[in-house]
Amino acid sequence: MFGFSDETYLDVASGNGGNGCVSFRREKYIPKGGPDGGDGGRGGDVVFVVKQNLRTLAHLKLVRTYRAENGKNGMGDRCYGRDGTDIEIPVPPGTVIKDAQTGEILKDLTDVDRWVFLKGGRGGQGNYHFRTATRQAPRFAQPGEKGEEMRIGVELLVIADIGFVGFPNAGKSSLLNMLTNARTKVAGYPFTTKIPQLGMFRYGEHDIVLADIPGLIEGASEGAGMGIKFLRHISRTTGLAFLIDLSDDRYLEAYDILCKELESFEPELLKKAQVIIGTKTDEPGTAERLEALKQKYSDKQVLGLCVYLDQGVDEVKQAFIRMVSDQEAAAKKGEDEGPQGGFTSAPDLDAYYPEDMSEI
Ligand SMILES: Nc1nc2c(ncn2[C@@H]2O[C@H](COP(=O)(O)OP(=O)(O)OP(=O)(O)O)[C@@H](O)[C@H]2O)c(=O)[nH]1
Ligand SMILES: [Mg+2]
Repeated sequence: MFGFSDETYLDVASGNGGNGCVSFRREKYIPKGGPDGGDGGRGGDVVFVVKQNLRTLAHLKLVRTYRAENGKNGMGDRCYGRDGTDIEIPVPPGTVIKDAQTGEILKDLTDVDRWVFLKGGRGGQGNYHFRTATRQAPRFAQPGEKGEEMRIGVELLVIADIGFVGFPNAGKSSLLNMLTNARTKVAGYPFTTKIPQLGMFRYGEHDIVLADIPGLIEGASEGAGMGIKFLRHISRTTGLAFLIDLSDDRYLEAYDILCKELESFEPELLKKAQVIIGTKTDEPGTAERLEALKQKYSDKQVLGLCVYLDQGVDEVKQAFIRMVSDQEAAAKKGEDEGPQGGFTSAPDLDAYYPEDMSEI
């Protein structure tokens, strides 16, 4: 069982405590008013908040520094400084926080809603606290305690919902780029994509993770092209989208060839929900080819798609949404009827992360 490891690093810091204040009461008719310096406020904490609707760490790659607010300094008249506001970092369920230097796991956020990671510094006490019978005019106060700073690694195992399979050049990456925030390289030569790519497709309240993997060719199971090792990345997806280039003369055999390669890797892969997508429908002669494909696989869902002209994109989206919602409904039914396997405890992440992403 493999997924993709999504990882990033962040620099986080809790807030400094505010300084205590040195102040003396100064009022008319009260000569020698005593010390009245108030305490500094507490610095804000760094808090991780687990959000069920997040599926990837993409949002953490835009802003890498998270700093909680410092506490305000104390003031005269025994006024306290305000506490600094905590900084909350939203993460998806299953996120693991590591020490970026040592790699040591600091916290596994599976089954956790909220975790205070770095506490803000304590506020310093104002001079009011330091008055004694013999020292009636303390001219000092306590400085606020410094917050903590750390560089951390954030990791997540992402299990994609739908995997794209197809010959090289079929238009897999073009579809990923169109539906998601991914910016995968697209080019008119085979094997443009060498490392599996993920993208998240948001549609209403659905969050669907799509996985674009390198192209498969006949004989891939014997090592041809990029081989089939990377298929492990789609072994846990809910569904598969077979992309078939309708401008390629092998358009009618492509599906059977792809299935044969999948089967040599893992026969279970063929039991997943499927949709066949004939691509590049803007090319001449492809309308008839799409019909031929629909006839040959009349028992399957076959859709036409042109990313250039934005044709058929809605149908493809609907097909993906349906695959995921059917699976969710089935899982829910299973849950209602009692436990059906699945994870009961935190998965062993080390078993999932490919040691080297280039080794795929
Ligand atoms: N005419 C036409 N060309 C398309 C369409 N979609 C993609 N292409 C082109 O087809 C070529 C291959 O597209 P990619 O998205 O890189 O294909 P891929 O399946 O990811 O290819 P690999 O990564 O090599 O496996 C590119 O030159 C695209 O511009 C389309 O709708 N119509
Ligand atoms: Mg590609």
